Amino acid sequence: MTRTAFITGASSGIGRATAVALAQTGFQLILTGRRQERLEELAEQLAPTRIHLLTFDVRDRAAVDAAVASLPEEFRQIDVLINNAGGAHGLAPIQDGDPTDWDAMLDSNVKGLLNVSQAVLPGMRERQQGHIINIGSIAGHEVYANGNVYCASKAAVAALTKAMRIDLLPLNIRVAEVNPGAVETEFSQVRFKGDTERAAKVYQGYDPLKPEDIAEVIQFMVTRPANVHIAEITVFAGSQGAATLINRR
Ligand code: NDP
Ligand code: 8X3
Repeated sequence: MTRTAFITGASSGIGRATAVALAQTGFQLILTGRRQERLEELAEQLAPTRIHLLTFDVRDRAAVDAAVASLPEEFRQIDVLINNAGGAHGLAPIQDGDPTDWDAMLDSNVKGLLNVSQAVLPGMRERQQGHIINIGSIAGHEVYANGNVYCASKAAVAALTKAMRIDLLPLNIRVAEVNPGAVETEFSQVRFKGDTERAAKVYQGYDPLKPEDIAEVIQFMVTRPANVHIAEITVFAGSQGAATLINRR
């Protein structure tokens, strides 16, 4: 039977690459994000994979609930949820931090993940079957200078993943965390608010991870048999040893 994966943040980067990888694996997909045109373009590219698009902001709980409630019958049985939407906003010492950035990170990376999970869980609970992959970060497992609130948001993802794994165990729902290191996506453009030059510097002098590298790991995790649960995985770039420790040429 065709399995269904629900991917948040599929309009770019890791989420987009994961959509491509899971389409190649034979999943049908629910792809979500705020940029509808990007999602439409991806759906066209992935034809003939069966795809349903949902456009919402993960921070808007009512919009998330309405979007999930609007799913047509053939997309209602969600087997895999990839909680990927999110990102960093700003890179400043805490004393200079912008509370608007703090809100954006905590509301998307933490509460957004909760909003989407809560909307999707009733179906998994009913069927006593499901697999949730939360995209955390190496930043959730170590703290670096000026990373403060982003690191805290991803530390919350790490804690929530463990908590969900425990609470959902009796329901036969597996919950895992993928912690990428430096992946070249729109992440740094968002963090630096469209400063493409500064964003490009983050990936200079070494070979960063590509979003497809993370997608391949996710693909492997969600295709393991029922007796295998990869609970947590950290993926660095080849020349990376810690969040900010990178061997640049
Ligand atoms: P991108 O900026 O390329 O992609 C982010 C995706 O999240 C986009 O599809 C965006 O879609 C979506 N998104 C962001 N905020 C919201 C929101 N409020 N509501 C709905 N969708 C949202 O970055 P990445 O692919 O790199 O990031 C994906 C995840 O990976 C994030 O959680 C990030 O923190 C994490 N990560 C990234 C790393 C990296 O080095 N790149 C390393 C470790 C973790 P749209 O704008 O259309 O809404
Ligand atoms: C993104 C990786 O190290 O820039 O989560 O925070 S890092």
